[in-house]
Amino acid sequence: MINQELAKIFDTFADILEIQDNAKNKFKIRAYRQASLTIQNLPKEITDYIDLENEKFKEDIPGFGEAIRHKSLEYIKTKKVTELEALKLTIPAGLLEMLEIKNLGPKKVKKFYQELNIGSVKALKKAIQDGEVQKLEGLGEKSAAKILDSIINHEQYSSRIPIGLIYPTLKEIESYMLKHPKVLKAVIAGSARRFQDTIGDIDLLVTSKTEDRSQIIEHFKLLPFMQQIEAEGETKVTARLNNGLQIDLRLVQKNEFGAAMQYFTGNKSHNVKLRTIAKNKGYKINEYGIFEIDTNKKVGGEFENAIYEVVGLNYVEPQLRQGNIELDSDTNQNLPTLINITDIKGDLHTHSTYSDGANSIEEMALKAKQLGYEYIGITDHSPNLRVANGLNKEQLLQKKHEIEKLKNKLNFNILYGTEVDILNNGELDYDNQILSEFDIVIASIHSNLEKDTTNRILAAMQNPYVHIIGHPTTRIIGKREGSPLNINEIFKMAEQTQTILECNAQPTRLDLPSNLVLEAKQKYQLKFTLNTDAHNSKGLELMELGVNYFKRGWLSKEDIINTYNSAELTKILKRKTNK
Ligand code: DGT
Ligand code: CA
Ligand code: CA
Ligand code: ZN
Repeated sequence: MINQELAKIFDTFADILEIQDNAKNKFKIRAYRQASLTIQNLPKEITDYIDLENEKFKEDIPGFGEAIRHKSLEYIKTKKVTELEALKLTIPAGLLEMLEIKNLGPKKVKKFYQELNIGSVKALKKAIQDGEVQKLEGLGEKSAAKILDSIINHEQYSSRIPIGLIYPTLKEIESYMLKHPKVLKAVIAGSARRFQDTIGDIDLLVTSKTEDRSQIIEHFKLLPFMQQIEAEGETKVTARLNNGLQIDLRLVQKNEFGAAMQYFTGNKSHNVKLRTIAKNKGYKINEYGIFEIDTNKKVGGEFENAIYEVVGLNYVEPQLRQGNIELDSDTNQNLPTLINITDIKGDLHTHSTYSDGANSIEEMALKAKQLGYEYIGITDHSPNLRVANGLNKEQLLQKKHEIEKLKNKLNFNILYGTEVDILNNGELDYDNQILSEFDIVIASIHSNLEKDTTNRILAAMQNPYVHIIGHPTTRIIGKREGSPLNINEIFKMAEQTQTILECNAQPTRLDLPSNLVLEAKQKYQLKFTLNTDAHNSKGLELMELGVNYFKRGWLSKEDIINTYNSAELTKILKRKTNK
């Protein structure tokens, strides 16, 4: 993480100097860009090169001059660089925001500013919509449309937060509220409870043991992440957290809590459908309960499941409340039993110190054991991914040997694996001889994310040694759309070659996206694997997020290969190659 942050610092230095357009800066700009590239390609965290106590580099980084070293140290120590803060003040703040837009570098930002006096993202958007930007020399309709797309994308994401990043905070908020002796229940509803990709705000419902609610409101106001209270009533408080997200607290009566959970979980179209079904059966549903229309008698409200059951429906888990088919009577009578965290018997995509992981194979295996698993796949990178220290032949031998020893020592099943790069031409980064040695092979795209991606994945799936396609779309929620893919071709080939598709639980990946998982499940006979892609032992705990998110793909235990025991798993993995 720190490497990426620091690389960005040096890029910002270069961007600002480029906008200033002073001939004297040329040399400096090149040095900053070079420093950024070097950091992005370091095999280790930059802090590993530094003696933090004495504030100096203990190991040289090639190309790092005195000035770069000094700024790096300052950033690592204080999380800012004084010189950059000063430099930022030399250009309008709006230009810095413009630099955040994809497809918009310093050259264009400078051009827009100098020729059209555009000094903010907002002004740029308007200028494109008014057709001004298109008229500039060297810019056409096409590139203007592209920039506009990126602006819209930026607006959407800058106000919403990926569920994977906010999930730990949400759990802390719930447990913080429950610490108060008068709080009976505290649940976050809304899009977060449905585990939507991104969430717009936090909808917190709380019910108390007594009528006196003021103490609970006071407790809420002291939430550790609180920035400011924006509005306060007797049963509702609106506030803003440090990360900019709005949080709405609603205090609800105990006998209305279930109805409120149902109402505020949404989504809106699910609720509209549910209310229509209820109405046809003579019931009215609102945030306080469910009532007989004729008599106005209340027939439920304390518990959420009753709202569904009274009108003859099966309870629908929050992740399925998408307003599509989940309330159609046939579908609702046959809802799948969704995957549960206790079904998971192992994690098949993890990294160790052999590549870019922070923990040894032994440490990873011990943590897996502690989570109650039967096995773990250690799938380090291949050499093409230089940033990640991919393994060469000798290292592979050593790794295989170490795994054999550890399996005995720990009495635990460790799969000797790799996450092999799918190269630009669709070939894999190891030859078949090497691939045939692994217990498990995941093939992933890590470079050239836009180029010929469908064909490269199709080719990888046809390799007899590839069991799994890792994070198939390569999207990063809030940062980049997935690769352009003909997803149906990929599903078809996966079915035909019995290749398993990964559901990757990295917080900003969550890849395959859940709507595609559902599509795959509905139309094809496919198997999936749900993995954390952990780069340290703590990372294995991300399985909980993964299970919660991928319920949205309607996945059951049977769909996911790492719910099977070791013997069954081995059979599944061998099926493709018949080896
Ligand atoms: P978000 O916050 O944009 O990520 O998405 P939600 O789904 O959390 O939306 P939000 O916070 O506006 O409202 C939470 C839930 O409350 C929503 O999913 C359904 C329910 N809700 C909100 N406004 C209305 C409404 O006007 N009518 C109905 N029936 N339900 C509503
Ligand atoms: Ca919400
Ligand atoms: Ca809300
Ligand atoms: Zn990967």
